[in-house]
Amino acid sequence: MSRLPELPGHSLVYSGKVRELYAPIDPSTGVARQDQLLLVASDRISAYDYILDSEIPDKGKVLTQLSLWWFEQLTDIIPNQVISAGPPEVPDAVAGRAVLVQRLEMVPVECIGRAYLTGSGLAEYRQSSSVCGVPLPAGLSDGSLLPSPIFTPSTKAPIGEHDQPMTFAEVEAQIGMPLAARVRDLTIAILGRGNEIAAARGILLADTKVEFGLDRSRPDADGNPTVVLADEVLTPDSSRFWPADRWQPGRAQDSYDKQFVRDWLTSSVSGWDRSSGDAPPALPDDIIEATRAKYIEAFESLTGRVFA
Ligand code: PZK
Repeated sequence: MSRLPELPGHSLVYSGKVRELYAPIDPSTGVARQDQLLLVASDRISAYDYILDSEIPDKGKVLTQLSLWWFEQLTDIIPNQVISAGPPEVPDAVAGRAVLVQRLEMVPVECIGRAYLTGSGLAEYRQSSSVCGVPLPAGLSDGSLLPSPIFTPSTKAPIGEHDQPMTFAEVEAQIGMPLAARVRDLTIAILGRGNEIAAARGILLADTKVEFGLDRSRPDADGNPTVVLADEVLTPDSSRFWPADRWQPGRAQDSYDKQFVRDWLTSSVSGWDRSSGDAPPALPDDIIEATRAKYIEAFESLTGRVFA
């Protein structure tokens, strides 16, 4: 049970499954700013499409700090939304787990890059030998390394509805050609850079969802708005992290961060029946602590920094 943080000087814009968006209130006018957002990450965790009753202490901080580190690793590929990650723009109440960002015009497409085949991409491949219109060779299985990373966009469905896969032609029809090619190439470049860095640290990034926004006040040389990297990037909540030393195509891969949670929930000791439709039970303290340690391990392995 987690309630939303009281944030004096801010107005709640949106509450998601594990994060909230606030607008800072301009102290001189008392009106919510239209040009900035405060992104606040909570310690909530999801598993099997449920938000669990248990929180993972420090998860919001670890993922926020990891995302900030990735933004820095990607600045030669794309500018990012970050204005400030510290005081006074970020209130003490949410220190470490919030970022003040530039409010952007969001590109209305889920930009997904896949380096390995699993999940909905695998299901589509089994039906059609292709994913989002991209043909793939025969003989791939769950967890296979793809011949090269692919762009598999999907619709941004309203909350509660399922995202639908889109072809590149459908993306082009929705957002226009120069932008469609730009977000495709950026998605692949971000995943590629991510895997270059992560592979050296024993982590595979199977796939990732990235969000882009447009800054129309910053047209490029061709008059196109600047495309800016938004939301969170290359975190375990936006990407599948797999432990490289356990990768074995042909079966479901272990999850870097959530494996203890899944194993416990589906074991007989949890008393939970996934097919019952009942919400899952609260996690035992040792599972919470082991999961917290995995998030910190991912942060420390990738960044080479100590999580403080
Ligand atoms: C934006 N989200 C997803 C993130 C949530 C929901 N820079 C931006 N400008 C405009 N809109 C967004 C962003 C960003 N980032 C992000 N939805 C809209 C989201 C965090 C918490 F509840």
